[in-house]
Formats: sequence, C-alpha cells, structure tokens
Amino acid sequence: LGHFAWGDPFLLEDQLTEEERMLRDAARAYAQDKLQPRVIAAYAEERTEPEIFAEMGEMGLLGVTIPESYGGLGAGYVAYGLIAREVERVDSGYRSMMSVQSSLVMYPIHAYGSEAQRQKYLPGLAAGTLIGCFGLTEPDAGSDPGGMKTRAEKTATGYRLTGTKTWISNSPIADVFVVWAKSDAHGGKIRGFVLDKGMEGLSAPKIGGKLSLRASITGQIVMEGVEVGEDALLPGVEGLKGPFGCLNRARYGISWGVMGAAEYCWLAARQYGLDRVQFGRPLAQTQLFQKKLADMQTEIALGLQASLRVGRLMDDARAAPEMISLIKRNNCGKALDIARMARDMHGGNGIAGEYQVMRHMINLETVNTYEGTHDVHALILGRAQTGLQAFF
Ligand code: TGC
Ligand code: FAD
Repeated sequence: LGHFAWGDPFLLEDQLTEEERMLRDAARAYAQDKLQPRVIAAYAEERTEPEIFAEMGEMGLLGVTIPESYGGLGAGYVAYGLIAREVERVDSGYRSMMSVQSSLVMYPIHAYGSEAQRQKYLPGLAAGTLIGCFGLTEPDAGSDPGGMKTRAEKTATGYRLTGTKTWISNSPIADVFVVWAKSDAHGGKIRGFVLDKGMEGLSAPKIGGKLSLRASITGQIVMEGVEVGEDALLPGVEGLKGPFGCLNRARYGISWGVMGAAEYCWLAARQYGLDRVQFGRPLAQTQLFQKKLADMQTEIALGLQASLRVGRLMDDARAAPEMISLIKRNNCGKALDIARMARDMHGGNGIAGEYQVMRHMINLETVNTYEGTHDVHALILGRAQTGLQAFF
C-alpha cells in the first residue's frame, strides 16, 4: 500500500502534466510574492490596483486558453483552473479580476468575435494593458438574465444601446465592455456588443461600501443611447447561449479557485491548532478539532478531484454545463463551510485581518452568489434529472 500524503490525499500532483505543474508554480510564485503582501491593506482600504492586470499579463496568467497568435498561451482548462486556485488562495477578488478578463471578455471576443475584433482587443487584454468587464446582470435581472431591459436599436450605421448593468466586476476601471442587450434588428434576441471606454453616453460608476470582495472593484455600466458601429456587434452568437457559453468557463474556473481559498483556510486552521495550547495541550490534539480538519481535508480532496475531472472533459470537448453547475455549486458551498469553520477554530484571532480566514469567508459569500447562486445551480441540476423546470 502507498504512503498517505495528508496535504494531497489523492495525489493530485501525479495527475498533472509537466506543463500544468510549471504554469501552476509560476502562478503560485506570483500570487505569493506579489499579491499576498498587498491584499490585507487593499481589502481594508477597499482598493483595487489596476496595475495587477499588467503584472498578470506579463506572467501569462490572462487568457491562458486563448491561442498564442492572439497573445494567450494556448494551454488547456486544467492549467486555467490551477491558476485560478493559486490566485484565489490569496483572495477571491484577485481571481475575480483574472477570470472576468479571461473567461468573460477574452473568451467571447475569441469565440464569437470577428477577426478584426480579435486583432483589436485580444493582444492588449492578454498583456493586461487593456482591462475588460462583462455586463449581463441588471437591477431587475440577476438570476433571470432573460428578463434584461437593455436594448440595442438599429441605426443607419450600427446600433444605439440603452440600459443599465449592475454589479459588474472591473467596470469602473475597464477599457473594454462586453455587454449583452436585446436587439430589435434581430427579433429581440440577445446579442453581444463590445464597447470602448470614453464612448459618448457610456459611464461606469463604482459601487462603494461593499463588505465582501473589497480588493476587486465593482460598478455599474450605464448606457444612455451609446451609438456604436456595426463592428461593435459580436457576429458569432445570438441568444442566451452567448453569455452562458462564457459563464460555463468562468464557473468552471471558480470551482478550482474556491478550493484554493478553502485550502488556505484549512492549512491556517491546522497550523493554528498545532501552535495554540489550551487546557495544557494543543487544540489540534482534541477530537473536535481533528474532526473539523478531517472534514476540511475530505471536501477539498473531493472538490479538487471533481474539478480536475471536469477540466479534462472540457479539454476533450465532452463537459456538459450541468457538470459545471455541480462543481461550481458544491465547491463554493463547501469552501464557504470550510472558511466559516476555520474562522471559528481561530477563536477571537479569527476575526483579525492578519489571520485572513475571515476575509476569505466574507469573500466566499459573493462567490457563492455570483455566476449563478447556489440555489440556481440546484435548480439547473433538478431540471436535468426530473425534466421539470422549477425556475418559475
Ligand atoms: P434556458 O431556457 O435554460 O436557456 C436559454 C438558452 O440558453 C442556453 N443555455 C446554455 N448554453 C450554454 N451553456 C449553458 N450553461 C446554458 N444554459 C442555458 C439554452 O440551451 C437555451 O438556448 P436556446 O438556443 O434554446 O435559446 O434559460 P433560462 O432563461 O430559463 O435560464 C435559467 C437559468 C437559471 C439556468 C439561467 O438564467 C442562469 O444560469 N442564471 C444565473 C445567472 C448568472 O449566472 N449570471 C451571472 C452573471 S456574470 C457574473 O456573475 C460574473 S461574476 C465574475 C467574477 O467577478 O468572477
Ligand atoms: P436574485 O436573482 O434576485 O436572487 C436573490 C435570491 O433569490 C438568491 O438566493 C437566489 O438563489 C434566489 N432565487 C432567485 N431565483 C430563484 C428561483 N427561481 N427559485 C428559488 N430561488 C431563487 N454580474 C455580471 O453580469 N457581471 C459581473 O462581472 C458580475 N460581478 C459581480 C460581482 C459581485 C461582487 C457581485 C456581488 C455580483 C456580480 N455579478 C455580476 C452579479 C451576479 O451574477 C448576481 O448577483 C447573481 O447572478 C444573482 O443575481 P441577483 O443578485 O439579482 O439575485
């Protein structure tokens, strides 16, 4: 029988290729050396540093699945997931910045865009010299994006866009806006448009006072009759499957990312339990403490293994959206449970910023909600197994 490596119970490491390990190690080094030292202050001050995009671009962490000819790495979805895990080990907000840029902005421009749109935007987005955002959610259309009110009206030379998107990651600092609107010229179907910062009628006010994901800026996208040319339309897709095609990739990345945050919390709780003595022995020598550590280790090992499996299926073009709902939902929920447990296991110190577990816990409240809430993914899985739609 083999040796049990407590930190890697199912020997995940053995299941990765040399290239995947290399990219993972580079992401870990960047995240630990450059992001970890700034996150506590950035979070406390609700401050986003836009230069992080250029740093990530330089490290090759943006759009890793996009072909090299457009500035990406042409790597697979397992590599993408491993990078998300390393970045979110530091903070869910930093992973958010990266995954919006990669899966929600670069992916649709590559998959649905014209050659001219790809050439115009992808190299700058890959380098992080351009910052992107993705506008689907509206004040009255969150879980039900089909209820959006944003409209694109046909003009002589293109379209006029009117509407408001809200809760949009990166929007106040974005140069490139991928937005989804109902287009009258296409029978009211949802179409994607790429807008540039500075267009008349386009603004992106910040949403201040967030108690979660404070190192990642969030805002609105307000479009007051923004006039765009025909070349702003993403020609390759129509209907909700456009935005959902992007969400599939981002949700998959989140399933890995949250396991990184959970691993941070687990390892911090373990170390705290070894160091902290109460009643004459380390906390880690109590049965209750060990049971919690076992639960954390188990859920993380299972969650990572599931994400790896779905990643391999994505690279094989065999992953179904429901598989992604399953891992997004379960890994977010388990990571949140683990972070709450770790916060508790740190006692009073657990609420201090320097121990970081409470920041992860509060961030994970957002991650459990965005990209489809925990319950919405349950309804997607419920529909798949009963054939009955329970959304309305
Ligand atoms: P439904 O009738 O189920 O489907 C409408 C059309 O869309 C297609 N479709 C998909 N295509 C590809 N992948 C998927 N996952 C798809 N899901 C659905 C479907 O085949 C159909 O196509 P067609 O051609 O037949 O028209 O749609 P519905 O309106 O009933 O939707 C229900 C529901 C709940 C599944 C859906 O609306 C949903 O997932 N809601 C959650 C909304 C959401 O995830 N919003 C995310 C906003 S972006 C964000 O949060 C970014 S945060 C990122 C960060 O900072 O990291
Ligand atoms: P609602 O849809 O109003 O849901 C409220 C509650 O009702 C939830 O518990 C939900 O599960 C439940 N519920 C909803 N429908 C049903 C139902 N049929 N049956 C049972 N329960 C139901 N969006 C973007 O487009 N781009 C972004 O970059 C982006 N970034 C974000 C960043 C942050 C920090 C946050 C907080 C959100 C972001 N979002 C973004 C928006 C996010 O995707 C939505 O908040 C999410 O989809 C939920 O929508 P909602 O907030 O309108 O909640």
